[in-house]
Amino acid sequence: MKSIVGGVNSPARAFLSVGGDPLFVSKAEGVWIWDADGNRYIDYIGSWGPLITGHAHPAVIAAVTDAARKGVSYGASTEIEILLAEKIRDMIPSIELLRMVNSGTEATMSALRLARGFTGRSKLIKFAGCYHGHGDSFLIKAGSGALTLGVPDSSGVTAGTAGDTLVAEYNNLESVGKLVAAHPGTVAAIIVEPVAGNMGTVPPVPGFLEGLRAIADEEGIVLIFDEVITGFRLSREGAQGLYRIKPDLTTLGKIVGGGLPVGAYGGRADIMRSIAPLGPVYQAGTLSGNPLAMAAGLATLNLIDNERTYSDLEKTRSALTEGLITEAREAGVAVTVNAVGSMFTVFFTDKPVTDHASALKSDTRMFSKFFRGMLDRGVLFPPSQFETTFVSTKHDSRSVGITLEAARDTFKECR
Ligand code: KE4
Repeated sequence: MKSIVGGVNSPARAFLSVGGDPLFVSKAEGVWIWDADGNRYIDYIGSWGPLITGHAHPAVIAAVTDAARKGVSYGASTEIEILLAEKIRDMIPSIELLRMVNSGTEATMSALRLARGFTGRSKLIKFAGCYHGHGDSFLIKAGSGALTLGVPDSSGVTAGTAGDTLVAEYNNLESVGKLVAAHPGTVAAIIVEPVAGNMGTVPPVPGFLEGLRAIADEEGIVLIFDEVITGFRLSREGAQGLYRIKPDLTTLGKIVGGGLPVGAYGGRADIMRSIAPLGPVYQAGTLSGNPLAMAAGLATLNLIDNERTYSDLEKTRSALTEGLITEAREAGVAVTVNAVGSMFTVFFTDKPVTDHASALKSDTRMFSKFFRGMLDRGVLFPPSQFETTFVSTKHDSRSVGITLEAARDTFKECR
């Protein structure tokens, strides 16, 4: 706390909204994570999404160790970054050409600059409650830590920048149509989390993503799917594969780096060719394509790229969420659980949660009691009502059983 702001290198890790000091972790393996005091927890944060194969998977550790023995960075191209790029394209066919970066934020910032450079337009449409990293243009009605800490519109973002960001309502096509009509010919991009994870998990209602595709086609707007969370999480082809909607650009992060710092953006080749060194839109990065990070990402994608992975993840998550719903009902606690594949959120409300406004109706005090009670019983959920809980391939009936037992007692305390 004396050297690092708030003792955290990312505010999402602060326990401000649930009380107490942030957790300091000493090690992790599989579903288990140990804090610096030696306490052990079943982990459902999964490093906020990257660790779909659990902590310290032997194949990932071996790949990174082997890579490190050959040097940690060269500042030059390597075979491993081509192998990962080809693996990404094989899994997500809408990505014809891509660029590796070092975080989801870099991916979305670059995709937005590219859309603006390609179209010659300036406006961006985003959705209230969605979070696309901490790039200035996105910190307007943002989700995740910005929402949790009550700063969805960050200070330090200039009026000029904020003025180019238009905010629509998630799952509300009319709100998008109104913005497009009010700003004819000036919208460069629509960026959306195809399944929102940063106001808690909020799936798209039928027709929402199709409607965005139609508006983008009609108006010559670049449709960006921000799949930093959903990429490789919801299917081998991410959310775009699950919902069968093809975006113009996709941004990736988290799982694509297997826990090491990797982001990527890619899509239609005619758009991507505007990026330097081929085109006039500049974007660069000292450690982009870092060989250790590429090795972790490729090992992770190779581990999960089979149908069985996704059906097993769905089964495990469904057993968990069905159990949580049962335990809450028996304790007389009103919850709404939103879930898609291996991502879910327990909202403390008896109403449906379909957008930012309905998510905000959740009882965050009750969530904090739930979070604390589960932590005291050895189960670590994300420390915010407005985040997503993740199941990995290492979670099994034993870890689900322990979690539901902890939930039974915790929900009783929440009444
Ligand atoms: P990073 O810059 O944190 O790698 O990625 C930004 C980002 C972009 N798009 C989506 C959909 C995201 O969810 C994120 C980051 N997610 C948050 C958790 N919801 C990161 C956690 C944190 O900020 O510490």
